[in-house]
Amino acid sequence: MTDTDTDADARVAELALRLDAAQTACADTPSIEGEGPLDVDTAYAVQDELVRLRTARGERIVGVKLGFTSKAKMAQMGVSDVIVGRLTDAMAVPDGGATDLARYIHPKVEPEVAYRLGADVDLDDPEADIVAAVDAIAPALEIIDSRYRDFRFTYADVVADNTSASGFAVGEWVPVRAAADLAVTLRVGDERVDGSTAAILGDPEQALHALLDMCRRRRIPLKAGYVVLAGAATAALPLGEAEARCTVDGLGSVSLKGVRQ
Ligand code: OOG
Ligand code: MG
Repeated sequence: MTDTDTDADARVAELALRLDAAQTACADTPSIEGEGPLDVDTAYAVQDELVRLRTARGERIVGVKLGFTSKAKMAQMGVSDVIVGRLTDAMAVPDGGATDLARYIHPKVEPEVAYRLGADVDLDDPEADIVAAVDAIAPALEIIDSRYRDFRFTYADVVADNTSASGFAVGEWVPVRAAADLAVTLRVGDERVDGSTAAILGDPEQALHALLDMCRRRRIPLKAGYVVLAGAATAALPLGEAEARCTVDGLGSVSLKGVRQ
């Protein structure tokens, strides 16, 4: 190993510790790229290390998520390419359940479609069929909570921060069905946003192909039982103590609410 490799590893470890501390202490941190450039490969290395810190504390990886699969989200956050992050069991909120707002810095919720993998997907098999590996579909809510100050970040920043992943709830799983243009509604208290699953790369199934491509490039395993969040169909809304509910026509609905204990 050269000194440059050692320096690069030390930077990755330091950035992961900084983001991990921001998450565990619920204290925001400035944009990394505000201080100097961060390339996307390094950003994914930071995400790997961040996830390793969580699994070292006993958390289990239970899925993966895509971000920025819709134009509404890209426009809301000012970025222009999909990103992939990891979900752990500590992020799961039961459908209809409550999540303690003290766990978050400035949480928002997004309406999503979730797929469940019924089989491992072999990243090294060029013929691998991720659509065939999916065995169920459900409406979902994602809670995003950027660890960055004011929710402001660059593309590499948000990749390093595990794509703002911090919570998710999945509605009832139903057998996989076409979900190309289903009406989607997100309600949070009195606020409401309407959209369509067509906003997710034209068809959420396309998100599965984008996911496989990203996971091959980034060597992120896709395992049987994983929940896959295909990405938000609309812009996100702030999460508070009111109920948040996502309804996807033909799939049903899922809800959660924030509580202050
Ligand atoms: C990044 C996560 C984006 C989605 O569904 O597009 C995302 C963020 O906006 O903080 O999860
Ligand atoms: Mg999302």
